[in-house]
Amino acid sequence: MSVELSKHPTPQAEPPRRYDAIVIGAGINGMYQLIRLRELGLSVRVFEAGGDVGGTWYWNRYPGCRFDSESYTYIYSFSRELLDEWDWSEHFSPQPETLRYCNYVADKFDLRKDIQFNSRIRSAVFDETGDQWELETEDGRRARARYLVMALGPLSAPVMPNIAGIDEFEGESYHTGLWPHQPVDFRGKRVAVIGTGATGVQLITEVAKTVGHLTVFQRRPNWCSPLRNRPIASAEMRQIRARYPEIFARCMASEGGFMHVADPRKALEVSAEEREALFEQLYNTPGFAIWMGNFRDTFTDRAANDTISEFIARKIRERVNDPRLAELLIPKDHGFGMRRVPMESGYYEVYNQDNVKLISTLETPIERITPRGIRHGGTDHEFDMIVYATGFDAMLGSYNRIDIRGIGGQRLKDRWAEGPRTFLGIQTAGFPNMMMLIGPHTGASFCNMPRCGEENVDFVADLIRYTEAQGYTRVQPKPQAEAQWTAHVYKVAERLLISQTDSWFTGINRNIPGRDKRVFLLYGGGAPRYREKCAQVVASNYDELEFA
Ligand code: NA7
Repeated sequence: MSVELSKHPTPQAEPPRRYDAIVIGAGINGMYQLIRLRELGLSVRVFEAGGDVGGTWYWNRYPGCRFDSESYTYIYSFSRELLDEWDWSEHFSPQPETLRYCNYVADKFDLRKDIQFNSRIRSAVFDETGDQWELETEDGRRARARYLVMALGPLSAPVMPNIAGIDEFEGESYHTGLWPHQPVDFRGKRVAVIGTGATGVQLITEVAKTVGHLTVFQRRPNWCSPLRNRPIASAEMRQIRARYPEIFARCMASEGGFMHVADPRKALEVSAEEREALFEQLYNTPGFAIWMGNFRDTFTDRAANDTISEFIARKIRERVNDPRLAELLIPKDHGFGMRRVPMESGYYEVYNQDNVKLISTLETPIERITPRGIRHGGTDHEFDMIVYATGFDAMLGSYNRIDIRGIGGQRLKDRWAEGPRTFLGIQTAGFPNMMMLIGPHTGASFCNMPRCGEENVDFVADLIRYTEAQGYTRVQPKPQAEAQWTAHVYKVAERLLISQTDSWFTGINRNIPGRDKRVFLLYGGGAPRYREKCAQVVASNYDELEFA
């Protein structure tokens, strides 16, 4: 038998393709970065692990997945034409609609011609002789570029729980962040869900509508608050469209890039009646109002925080029929809003259904996954399906799974072993020309993603333009500037109660070895302060950066 030789060289033998800039990730930020870099006249290649655009909205297809941001704030603002063309059908858009929006943008700006899909980057190595990054995909294709923009997404590396026997289960099993593209049917099935974060809460509420029997394995409960979603009629959408400038201005003025601005009063300087009135009003307001629009000391003063926690606990007790279950659903280890608040649409009422069972794994962890189900507290529970809503290796996982090496072959993973060190969360010393979007410590990390993400992208585009215009081939932070920014991030975090709580905000993930020390991953100083700092950096001609 003769073997026909390939007419094409193997990918490994191909010389690297050359571009001016490479972007990793074709989610919301990667797509906009491509548009901005194209405008600079650069040749750009985007590498995307998924089969199409959308990032988070491409991968997270689990039932119930939707925005917790008002749809009309989670939209690109850079093109008035685009704003005029797009209608949202709900105040908090469901995932399929958001993915359609991403596709619409990709079509409108003809983005796909510069995006290489199904291409996960394995390594990115800085070549000091040519001031170029060389990247290699998992299938061995190589590409080189002067600039490397990481649009990896803060929550894009799904994590399975470290429970023995996961591979032994013989039924269906899914991680919410890697949800299949074909519909999953829950009807008549015995389904287990592990995890009750923002994702688990959305999924559980939806699955409970059709499931045969649902068992929720909850480790630590979270404080959830009503989303109060509703459809947007076309007349209302026309009004929203006319108000876009005002909506964006309002988001810009808020700490978190949302439409909700903190109440200027302190919780304990008003009467109990006034407090109750505000809480009630916020509880009935759609979206993150209760998280972002609460008394201004809610997240800095424990006594103030106790007042809202007590209010939400009362709501949970009112909504859950069985008092024993209600107590299990009320967090005891942290106050309201110190971890990401899951937004819910009937979540607590799910536990009033006869076919739903809540098992707390706080005192007694899950023993193991068995071929037929889950062993807990010496009992074997049988299931047809297990859903893992166990979250992500937040902020760091998407970086750590790429072998990133900077000057002198230093690995980013090693440099950040004790926690990220960055300048503005956009660059890190020793890794020239590498820019991060919504990286750890950016203002965008604790913000309505597209609102602050767009600003991140614009900053990066302007920095690249400046570097090119000055004829430089290298840009990285001065060590002192990086040290100062990193210290500032920690100093700001110190006054926030969220920094005293285990969550992905503080880098805790006990499913990953070595990730049990709190390392603040976000920037808690607020979007306006971050924006001001970025503007100062630009105005100083990037004085805190080192060009060569
Ligand atoms: P989260 O918020 O990290 O939640 C993960 C959930 O999974 C949480 O309830 C965890 O309990 C639970 N978990 C994780 N590992 C285990 C093990 N080993 N055993 C039992 N339970 C476990 O992820 P989400 O996907 O919900 O949300 C991530 C972000 O996406 C969210 O904040 C939004 O910004 C969008 P724990 O609390 O650790 O006790």
